[in-house]
Amino acid sequence: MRKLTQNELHLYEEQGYVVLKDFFPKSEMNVMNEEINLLEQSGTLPPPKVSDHEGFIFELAMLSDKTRMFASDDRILNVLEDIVYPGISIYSSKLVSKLPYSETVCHWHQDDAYYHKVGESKVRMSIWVPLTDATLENGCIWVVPQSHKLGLQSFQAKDYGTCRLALVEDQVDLSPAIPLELEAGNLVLFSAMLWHSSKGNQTDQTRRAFIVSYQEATILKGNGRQWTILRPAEQ
Ligand SMILES: O=C(O)CCC(=O)C(=O)O
Repeated sequence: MRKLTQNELHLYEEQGYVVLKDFFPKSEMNVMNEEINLLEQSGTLPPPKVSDHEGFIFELAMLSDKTRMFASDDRILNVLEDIVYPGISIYSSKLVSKLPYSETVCHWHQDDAYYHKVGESKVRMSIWVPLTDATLENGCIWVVPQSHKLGLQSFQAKDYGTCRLALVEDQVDLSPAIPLELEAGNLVLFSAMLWHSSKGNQTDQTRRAFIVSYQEATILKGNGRQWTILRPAEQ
């Protein structure tokens, strides 16, 4: 089964993220989209609403067998093995939908601004999986390469948009920011310290991403009941 190459690992360490193209067959992304449609239709997923978490569905990996199996898929864990250790556990999982013509931005932030409360981790990170193609027009993710190296920065609570524990923008250099336009089935791995954001969706189609955050199995807590050890730390 595929592992990270030395080059991919180097990129992740240097840039704070790495894109693995064509990681999942598009047919699998279609199956996951169908599953989410079904969950929405059955009322298992709350209807998307305008709030500070517009388009977010939390605990996605707990909502069905298919979503649970996806978050613990060995293909993912095998590429994480050189990044997340000792052992691998789930910190949290969610669906982030950008609704058609939504102007909601996700502010520039670091995931660890939220996550660090459960314990300091040197390896905490997320996978960002576009279930639909993510483009500039529909609100793809933006990142600042190498920003993870600066550690946890000051943040301030915003009163609009999502990802409200936002970096203090006049204290950080966002000029190197780049968009990650990605096809469904690509996989992005990024550090919980990486500065990232997303803009609104100017199209008539929903943009969906399945996001799972992982950390070492030796931190015995994650985001509530989502915390699950997938690969124990070796004794
Ligand atoms: O998928 C997005 O638009 C960004 C979501 C995000 O960065 C987050 O939830 O931490």
